[in-house]
Amino acid sequence: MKAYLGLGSNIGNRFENLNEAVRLLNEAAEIRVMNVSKIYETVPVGGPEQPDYLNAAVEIETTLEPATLYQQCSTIERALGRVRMERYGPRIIDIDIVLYEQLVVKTDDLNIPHPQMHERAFVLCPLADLAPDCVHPVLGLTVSELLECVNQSGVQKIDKRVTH
Ligand code: X6L
Ligand code: MG
Ligand code: MG
Repeated sequence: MKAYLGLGSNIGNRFENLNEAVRLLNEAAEIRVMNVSKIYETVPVGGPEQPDYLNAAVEIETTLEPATLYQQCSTIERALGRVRMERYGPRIIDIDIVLYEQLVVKTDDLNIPHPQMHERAFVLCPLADLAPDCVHPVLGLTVSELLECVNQSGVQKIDKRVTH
């Protein structure tokens, strides 16, 4: 199955954290990283005052179902040293399932599509590198159509890609 993951880091060596996350994702037997976006430096949205983020997105092929993929993402977050602090606070690495095929999942700990993806340029910009024509399964709009509707002023493309 095809899925898109959003990555974010705003603590430590942010480039290294993104690269390491993609390496560990690809090392999992049930996940293959197919494509990586450019990296974007982004102004933090929500939460306390905190450093700017680097955000990126990856396309994966996986045999894991969404709940298991979510567990695997959490495991990799912990392996990279993420500790849960305040809500929306700074983090070494964040790995979110943004889209999983055209599936809609709504449980206590997992929401797909990512609930606010359609209003966040830091999710949509990197996603548009990989899947501009991918349709949001609830809103029925493509990623590039969603991107046209959001303010992109806090998002700056960096001439670098995550390595994998
Ligand atoms: C009102 C209240 C409006 C809260 C928005 C938005 C809260 C986004 C949390 C909000 C609100 C979030 C990243 C980030 C976070 C990231 C950048 C979140 C969760 N993650 N900002 N803020 N990149 N640039 O990856 O997304 S915290
Ligand atoms: Mg997030
Ligand atoms: Mg998250």
